[in-house]
Amino acid sequence: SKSQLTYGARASTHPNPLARKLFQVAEAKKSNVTVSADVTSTKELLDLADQLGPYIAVIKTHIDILTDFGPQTIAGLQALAQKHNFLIFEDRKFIDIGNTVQKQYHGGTLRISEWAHIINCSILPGEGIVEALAQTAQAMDFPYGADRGLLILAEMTSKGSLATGPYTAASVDYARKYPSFVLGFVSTRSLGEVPATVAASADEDFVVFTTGVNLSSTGDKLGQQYQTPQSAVGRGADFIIAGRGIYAAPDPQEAARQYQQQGWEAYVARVGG
Ligand code: 5BU
Repeated sequence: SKSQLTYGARASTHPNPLARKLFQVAEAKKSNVTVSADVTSTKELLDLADQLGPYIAVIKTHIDILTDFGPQTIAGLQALAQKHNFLIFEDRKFIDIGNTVQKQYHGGTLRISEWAHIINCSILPGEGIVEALAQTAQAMDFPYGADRGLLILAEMTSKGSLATGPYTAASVDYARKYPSFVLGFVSTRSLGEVPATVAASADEDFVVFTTGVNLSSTGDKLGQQYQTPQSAVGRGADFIIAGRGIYAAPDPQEAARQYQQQGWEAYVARVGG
């Protein structure tokens, strides 16, 4: 697997332009942290993005939990993404027939395709969902089409998750079938060992985002299950996603710095630095 290589090396060889960008940002900022900014107002979201911007590679949003979403939300996020050099991941988890997800991704109230570099989907509906989202991204005008990518939700961190076994294997198959749009996975580990049907290509280099990362807790009362940055990166996470561990900390900026440092040290150890 390519996870033993540095972000810099993967940035220079990866066939997907958005994956290259992700690795470049990580390398430039020495951060593999994605903050899950699960706050419910535009002001809180933008304040958090501005405060934490220097320490993160990606901001993950749940744009539909905002009580006051509007054009100012998007303009603000985009300006901060520029200012601090981070990418935007909307954790919308598309899960429907192709015709519906295309409308949810492009247009509508949320206009996700216009501002989210990264989106994700469940493959419960079958391969068609990946094809439909890829089609929408490809049909977008430059400069958007060039830097849009999908993460397949191959596993989940909640207790009793059904995203296992054949479901996870099919996630790998679909990722291999749509390499120009699928960046990789949201999963708890690298999926190189999963017995998929479609064979890997020589240059395969999936990007692994791992949610459920927390330094001070092992879970919540609703079934969330946590691992540490060390554990996640050791199991193959290229980007660690932390929500409450950062934004609900007494000092979110200090927490972000701490996750950045620990995530980076774990990465350096993995690549043999
Ligand atoms: P937390 O506060 O670090 O527990 O937030 C985790 C975030 O990651 C939250 O936005 C979830 O919706 C998201 N998440 C997750 O926790 N587990 C998963 O398997 C997936 C997403 Br996919």
